[in-house]
Amino acid sequence: MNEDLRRRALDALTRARTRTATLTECVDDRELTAQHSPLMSPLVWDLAHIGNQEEQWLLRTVGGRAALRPEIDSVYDAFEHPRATRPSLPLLAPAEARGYASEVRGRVLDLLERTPLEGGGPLVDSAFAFGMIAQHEQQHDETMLITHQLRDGPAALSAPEPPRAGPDAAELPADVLVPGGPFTMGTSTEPWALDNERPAHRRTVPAFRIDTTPVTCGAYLAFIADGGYRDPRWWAAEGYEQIRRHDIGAPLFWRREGGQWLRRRFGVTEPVPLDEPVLHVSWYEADAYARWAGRRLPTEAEWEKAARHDPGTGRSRRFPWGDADPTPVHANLGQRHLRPAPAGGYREGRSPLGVRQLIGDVWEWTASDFLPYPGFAAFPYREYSEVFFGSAHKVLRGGSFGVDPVACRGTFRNWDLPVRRQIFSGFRTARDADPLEDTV
Ligand code: AVJ
Ligand code: FE
Repeated sequence: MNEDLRRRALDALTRARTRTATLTECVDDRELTAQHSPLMSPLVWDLAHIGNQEEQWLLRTVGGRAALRPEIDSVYDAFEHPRATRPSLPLLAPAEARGYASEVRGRVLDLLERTPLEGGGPLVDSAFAFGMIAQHEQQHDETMLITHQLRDGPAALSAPEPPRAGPDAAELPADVLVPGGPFTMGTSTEPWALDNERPAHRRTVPAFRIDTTPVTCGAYLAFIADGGYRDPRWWAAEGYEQIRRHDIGAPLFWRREGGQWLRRRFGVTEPVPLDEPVLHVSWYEADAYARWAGRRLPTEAEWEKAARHDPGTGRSRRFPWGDADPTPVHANLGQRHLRPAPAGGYREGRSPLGVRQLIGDVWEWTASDFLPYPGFAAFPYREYSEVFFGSAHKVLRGGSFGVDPVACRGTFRNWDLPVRRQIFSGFRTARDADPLEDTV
């Protein structure tokens, strides 16, 4: 069991570093140190921040070592310096940042071999801190992938196309009934679950219907064509104010040329693909679309019930398809592809009730604010989750094509401001079930 976890930790750390290398070796030093958007850090900041977090948690806290370079801690403290100001910091140059991260990693691999993974407290038991650091690096890898999407110039990354949807995609029902009643939300047993996913607790969710797939670009275009962006009836007041102020009339990276909608994706301009889940919409845009469609966003509890509840056994699964870790047949994860897969694919990844693509493809906005579960305890640091709880941030679920499986599961919670649209965000809609529908 422990040797298995040790190998999992080693695999997760190694996979993260391979991806970090892909994202930081495909552009030159000038591009690594440039700020491609005020919303993002220079890539070289993420690189050294990854190494610095790893040093602080694994080498210093777990290993009890002294700081390798105490003077840089403050430069890479995300709370001391907002992203927009990071280019003016005394950052390590690309070669130094790489050298620092790899020196830390070499020592961490020694530490991992020598650390007992039980009876040592919650930080080291089940290799938790090693798993946490692998997740942290993968989260910054997704952040760097967003920076790549925002950067100008020709493509620096490439990947094969995702699988087409099978012939059954055309026959899927538009939505699925999820019966009312209690289910188990969150987890107390997943070894690398982060503090905000804990503890497991019962929630009662009345019957509702949820879309079988995420909302597609084609469906979203109907909202645009119907004047959806110019009709305040569909919008939360602050959302309508944002689209007016910034003259927003389509998802980020879209533009209309001649009669055609085009989008820019990792340096390539292409027609908007009608059958693909819509990407780069804010919570306000998702919320407005849902209202226009006569529906609403699912709550976070509804999303998790659709993704995890097995009506046959009454228990909650780790993933929609069961308890097994994701493989390429289950979900579009891990930056194997540089886009969502067409709606209706990944049949093997469907939930017991037949809901598709809950995991992977696009992060899905939910109606819910980011709040602690009953019994929440910050661990191991308040700045991961606790300081973000409240009504300012909305929860996203399910992970995107740019999320590694180590940082994605049925209980995983992401959050962001409702105005954000540079993230790999999409959504699906829901509605209350009709009163007589839930009588099975
Ligand atoms: C959970 C994705 C919102 O990127 O701000 C990275 C993850 N926390 N370093 C973020 C995180 C600290 C976090 N999100
Ligand atoms: Fe971080």
